[in-house]
Amino acid sequence: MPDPLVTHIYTADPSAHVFEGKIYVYPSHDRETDIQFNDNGDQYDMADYHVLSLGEPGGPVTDHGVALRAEDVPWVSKQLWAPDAATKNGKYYLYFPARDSEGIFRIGVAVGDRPEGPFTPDPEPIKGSYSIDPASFVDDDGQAYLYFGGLWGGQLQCWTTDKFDASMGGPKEPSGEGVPALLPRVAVLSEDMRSFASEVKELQILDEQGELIKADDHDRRFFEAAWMHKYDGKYYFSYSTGDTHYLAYAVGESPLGPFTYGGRILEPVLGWTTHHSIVEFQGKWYLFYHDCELSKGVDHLRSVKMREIVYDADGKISLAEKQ
Ligand code: FUB
Repeated sequence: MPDPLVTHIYTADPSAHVFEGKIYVYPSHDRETDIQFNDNGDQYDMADYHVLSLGEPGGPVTDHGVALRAEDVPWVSKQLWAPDAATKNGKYYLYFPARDSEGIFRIGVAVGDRPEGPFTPDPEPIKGSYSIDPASFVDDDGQAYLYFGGLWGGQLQCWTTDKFDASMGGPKEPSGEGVPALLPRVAVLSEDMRSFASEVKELQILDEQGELIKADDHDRRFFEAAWMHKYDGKYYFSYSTGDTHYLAYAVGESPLGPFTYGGRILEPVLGWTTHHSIVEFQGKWYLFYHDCELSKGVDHLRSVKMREIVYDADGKISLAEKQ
């Protein structure tokens, strides 16, 4: 079993990128609270972000300290959940979900000059954003995208129209014979990376027959933890299946989909949530993920780990045998 990247704090939801020749990891910073556990995720009550970096896999990990605090973001009321980062135009952008003053999850952006921050937040969330788990992707042509969405406490099921439906809050989602699953979202990012330059679109995840994955197919339907990477000219959209605890992926020809389900990357880990990122570093590919081994199974006290992954000749992903 791999060791956590760091043990002096709990970390989760790792978004890894190679910036300036090093691996930078943007995790959630889990903390102990006395909030009652529930299926709405209230116990995930994080209040700041730290940025980690490492010069090589297996090498020492630096905790760069606090990069952004909830109290520094005017629109945030609570719950700094899974973040991501991107670079463009010589700046670094931290994307983060949090609840606003009405308890609705929105996505914010904060800007810095260095990969480790500090980051200065925009005073309002990104207009048109909602739900959780932003994942940025800058394509080879320089066009940037923001993927997002998460069910249950992440409120994606409250957004079947452009108005928030509070009656769908909590651990709810569609179900029933033939009913399609809720779809993750994507928006094109503006040139300055701080707003959406397109409508929010749904990303289709299809089965081998070309049909949308169904809501009752909990082993394959999207739940949360979107990630996008490109391998061998193809777009890999990966995600968590939530209550069945798999990390799964789907492959497409365009960053906007459609994507065809491709398989599982990781079986369930200790803990309820599973969340990840995939990054290439010096010719090898790595999966960053979390589990609850360090906290001995406390669901909201997680630790980030990494493992090498490999692709077969058909582009299918598996964990490398030797770690
Ligand atoms: O860390 C809080 C939430 O738990 C994340 O936003 C989800 O992806 C899940 O990991």
